[in-house]
Amino acid sequence: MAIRPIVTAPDRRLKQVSTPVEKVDDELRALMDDMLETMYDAPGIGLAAIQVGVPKRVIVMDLAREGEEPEPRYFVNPEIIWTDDSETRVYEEGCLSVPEFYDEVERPAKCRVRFLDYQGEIRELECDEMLATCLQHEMDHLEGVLFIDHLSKLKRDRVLKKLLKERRLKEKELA
Ligand code: GNR
Ligand code: NI
Repeated sequence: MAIRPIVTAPDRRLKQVSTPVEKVDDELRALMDDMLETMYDAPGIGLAAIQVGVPKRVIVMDLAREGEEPEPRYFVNPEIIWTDDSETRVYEEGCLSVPEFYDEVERPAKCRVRFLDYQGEIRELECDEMLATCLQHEMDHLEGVLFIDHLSKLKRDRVLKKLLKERRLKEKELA
Protein backbone atom coordinates (compact mmCIF):
# COMPACT_ATOMS: atom_id res chain seq x y z
CA MET A 1 0.00 0.00 0.00
CA ALA A 2 1.12 3.53 -0.68
CA ILE A 3 -0.04 7.08 -0.19
CA ARG A 4 -0.32 8.78 -3.57
CA PRO A 5 -0.23 12.53 -4.21
CA ILE A 6 -3.67 14.16 -4.52
CA VAL A 7 -4.36 16.25 -7.63
CA THR A 8 -5.66 19.71 -6.70
CA ALA A 9 -7.57 22.27 -8.75
CA PRO A 10 -7.05 23.89 -11.10
CA ASP A 11 -5.88 20.83 -13.05
CA ARG A 12 -7.15 19.53 -16.40
CA ARG A 13 -7.13 15.95 -15.11
CA LEU A 14 -9.98 16.79 -12.73
CA LYS A 15 -12.16 17.68 -15.75
CA GLN A 16 -11.66 14.30 -17.42
CA VAL A 17 -14.51 11.82 -17.71
CA SER A 18 -13.26 8.57 -16.16
CA THR A 19 -13.60 5.30 -18.07
CA PRO A 20 -15.31 2.10 -16.88
CA VAL A 21 -13.21 -0.63 -15.29
CA GLU A 22 -13.12 -3.83 -17.34
CA LYS A 23 -12.20 -6.25 -14.60
CA VAL A 24 -11.89 -6.12 -10.82
CA ASP A 25 -8.52 -7.83 -10.46
CA ASP A 26 -5.56 -7.65 -8.07
CA GLU A 27 -4.15 -4.64 -9.91
CA LEU A 28 -7.39 -2.73 -9.41
CA ARG A 29 -7.57 -3.85 -5.77
CA ALA A 30 -4.02 -2.50 -5.29
CA LEU A 31 -5.23 0.86 -6.65
CA MET A 32 -8.24 0.78 -4.28
CA ASP A 33 -5.94 -0.05 -1.34
CA ASP A 34 -3.71 2.92 -2.21
CA MET A 35 -6.72 5.17 -2.60
CA LEU A 36 -8.08 4.18 0.82
CA GLU A 37 -4.70 4.76 2.47
CA THR A 38 -4.39 8.14 0.71
CA MET A 39 -7.91 9.08 1.83
CA TYR A 40 -7.29 8.09 5.48
CA ASP A 41 -4.00 10.00 5.48
CA ALA A 42 -5.52 13.21 4.07
CA PRO A 43 -7.92 12.73 5.97
CA GLY A 44 -11.11 12.54 3.94
CA ILE A 45 -14.32 10.51 3.83
CA GLY A 46 -14.27 9.69 0.12
CA LEU A 47 -11.93 9.64 -2.85
CA ALA A 48 -12.33 9.13 -6.60
CA ALA A 49 -9.49 7.59 -8.62
CA ILE A 50 -9.02 10.72 -10.74
CA GLN A 51 -8.02 12.54 -7.53
CA VAL A 52 -4.85 10.44 -7.60
CA GLY A 53 -4.57 10.95 -11.36
CA VAL A 54 -6.14 7.64 -12.47
CA PRO A 55 -9.11 8.19 -14.85
CA LYS A 56 -11.02 5.04 -13.85
CA ARG A 57 -14.55 4.79 -12.47
CA VAL A 58 -13.50 3.83 -8.95
CA ILE A 59 -14.51 5.37 -5.62
CA VAL A 60 -13.48 4.55 -2.06
CA MET A 61 -15.27 5.85 1.02
CA ASP A 62 -15.39 5.51 4.79
CA LEU A 63 -18.05 7.39 6.73
CA ALA A 64 -17.17 5.93 10.15
CA ARG A 65 -16.52 8.60 12.77
CA GLU A 66 -13.29 8.96 14.68
CA GLY A 67 -13.04 6.26 17.34
CA GLU A 68 -15.51 4.05 15.48
CA GLU A 69 -14.60 0.84 13.71
CA PRO A 70 -13.37 1.68 10.16
CA GLU A 71 -15.96 0.92 7.48
CA PRO A 72 -14.22 1.00 4.08
CA ARG A 73 -16.52 1.00 1.04
CA TYR A 74 -15.54 0.42 -2.57
CA PHE A 75 -17.59 1.37 -5.64
CA VAL A 76 -16.45 0.24 -9.08
CA ASN A 77 -18.39 1.43 -12.17
CA PRO A 78 -21.12 2.93 -9.97
CA GLU A 79 -24.39 3.93 -11.62
CA ILE A 80 -27.11 5.92 -9.93
CA ILE A 81 -30.21 3.98 -10.89
CA TRP A 82 -32.71 6.09 -8.97
CA THR A 83 -32.97 9.48 -7.29
CA ASP A 84 -35.90 11.28 -5.78
CA ASP A 85 -35.62 14.88 -6.94
CA SER A 86 -38.55 15.96 -4.75
CA GLU A 87 -36.46 15.75 -1.59
CA THR A 88 -33.09 17.48 -1.44
CA ARG A 89 -30.37 17.81 1.16
CA VAL A 90 -28.10 20.81 1.59
CA TYR A 91 -24.68 20.11 3.03
CA GLU A 92 -21.53 22.14 3.47
CA GLU A 93 -19.14 20.19 1.23
CA GLY A 94 -15.39 20.14 0.96
CA CYS A 95 -13.05 18.35 -1.42
CA LEU A 96 -9.48 17.12 -1.09
CA SER A 97 -8.90 18.52 -4.60
CA VAL A 98 -10.17 21.96 -3.51
CA PRO A 99 -8.27 22.35 -0.22
CA GLU A 100 -9.51 24.60 2.56
CA PHE A 101 -12.73 25.71 0.88
CA TYR A 102 -16.22 24.71 1.95
CA ASP A 103 -19.65 25.68 0.71
CA GLU A 104 -23.21 24.43 0.64
CA VAL A 105 -24.38 22.20 -2.20
CA GLU A 106 -27.95 20.99 -2.72
CA ARG A 107 -28.39 17.46 -4.05
CA PRO A 108 -31.10 14.79 -4.05
CA ALA A 109 -31.46 13.50 -0.46
CA LYS A 110 -31.68 9.86 -1.51
CA CYS A 111 -30.38 7.72 -4.32
CA ARG A 112 -29.94 4.10 -5.26
CA VAL A 113 -26.63 2.96 -6.72
CA ARG A 114 -25.55 -0.17 -8.59
CA PHE A 115 -21.84 -0.99 -8.55
CA LEU A 116 -19.19 -3.70 -8.35
CA ASP A 117 -17.62 -4.24 -4.93
CA TYR A 118 -14.01 -5.04 -3.90
CA GLN A 119 -14.52 -8.65 -5.06
CA GLY A 120 -16.13 -7.62 -8.37
CA GLU A 121 -19.58 -8.74 -7.22
CA ILE A 122 -22.54 -6.69 -8.45
CA ARG A 123 -24.37 -4.90 -5.64
CA GLU A 124 -27.08 -2.32 -5.07
CA LEU A 125 -27.34 0.12 -2.21
CA GLU A 126 -29.94 2.63 -1.12
CA CYS A 127 -28.24 5.82 0.08
CA ASP A 128 -29.41 8.70 2.24
CA GLU A 129 -27.90 11.36 4.50
CA MET A 130 -24.08 11.57 4.35
CA LEU A 131 -23.82 8.48 2.16
CA ALA A 132 -26.08 10.04 -0.48
CA THR A 133 -24.24 13.36 -0.38
CA CYS A 134 -20.77 11.85 -0.47
CA LEU A 135 -21.62 9.30 -3.16
CA GLN A 136 -23.04 12.01 -5.47
CA HIS A 137 -19.97 14.19 -4.80
CA GLU A 138 -17.72 11.26 -5.81
CA MET A 139 -19.87 10.35 -8.83
CA ASP A 140 -19.43 13.94 -10.01
CA HIS A 141 -15.64 13.41 -9.99
CA LEU A 142 -16.11 10.50 -12.43
CA GLU A 143 -17.74 12.99 -14.83
CA GLY A 144 -15.05 15.63 -14.35
CA VAL A 145 -17.24 17.76 -12.10
CA LEU A 146 -16.16 19.38 -8.81
CA PHE A 147 -18.50 20.60 -6.06
CA ILE A 148 -17.46 24.17 -6.86
CA ASP A 149 -19.01 23.65 -10.31
CA HIS A 150 -22.38 23.70 -8.50
CA LEU A 151 -21.66 27.21 -7.17
CA SER A 152 -21.82 30.56 -8.95
CA LYS A 153 -19.11 31.33 -11.50
CA LEU A 154 -18.03 34.21 -9.29
CA LYS A 155 -17.38 31.94 -6.29
CA ARG A 156 -15.77 29.23 -8.42
CA ASP A 157 -13.39 31.61 -10.19
CA ARG A 158 -12.45 33.22 -6.88
CA VAL A 159 -11.52 29.84 -5.35
CA LEU A 160 -9.58 28.65 -8.40
CA LYS A 161 -7.64 31.93 -8.57
CA LYS A 162 -6.71 31.65 -4.89
CA LEU A 163 -5.58 28.01 -5.30
CA LEU A 164 -3.47 28.93 -8.34
CA LYS A 165 -1.88 31.80 -6.44
CA GLU A 166 -1.05 29.53 -3.48
CA ARG A 167 0.47 26.92 -5.80
CA ARG A 168 2.66 29.53 -7.52
CA LEU A 169 3.80 30.81 -4.12
CA LYS A 170 4.70 27.29 -2.99
CA GLU A 171 6.62 26.62 -6.22
CA LYS A 172 8.57 29.85 -5.71
CA GLU A 173 9.45 28.88 -2.14
CA LEU A 174 10.80 25.56 -3.41
CA ALA A 175 12.81 27.13 -6.24
O1 GNR B 1 -13.46 14.42 2.71
C1 GNR B 1 -14.43 14.86 2.10
N1 GNR B 1 -15.46 15.41 2.79
C2 GNR B 1 -16.67 15.73 2.21
C3 GNR B 1 -17.54 16.52 2.94
C4 GNR B 1 -18.76 16.85 2.43
C5 GNR B 1 -19.13 16.40 1.19
C6 GNR B 1 -18.27 15.62 0.44
C7 GNR B 1 -17.05 15.28 0.96
S1 GNR B 1 -16.00 14.28 0.04
C8 GNR B 1 -14.45 14.84 0.62
C9 GNR B 1 -13.32 14.04 0.03
C10 GNR B 1 -13.29 14.25 -1.46
O2 GNR B 1 -12.84 15.23 -2.00
N2 GNR B 1 -13.85 13.34 -2.21
O3 GNR B 1 -13.90 13.48 -3.53
NI1 NI C 1 -13.97 15.60 -3.88
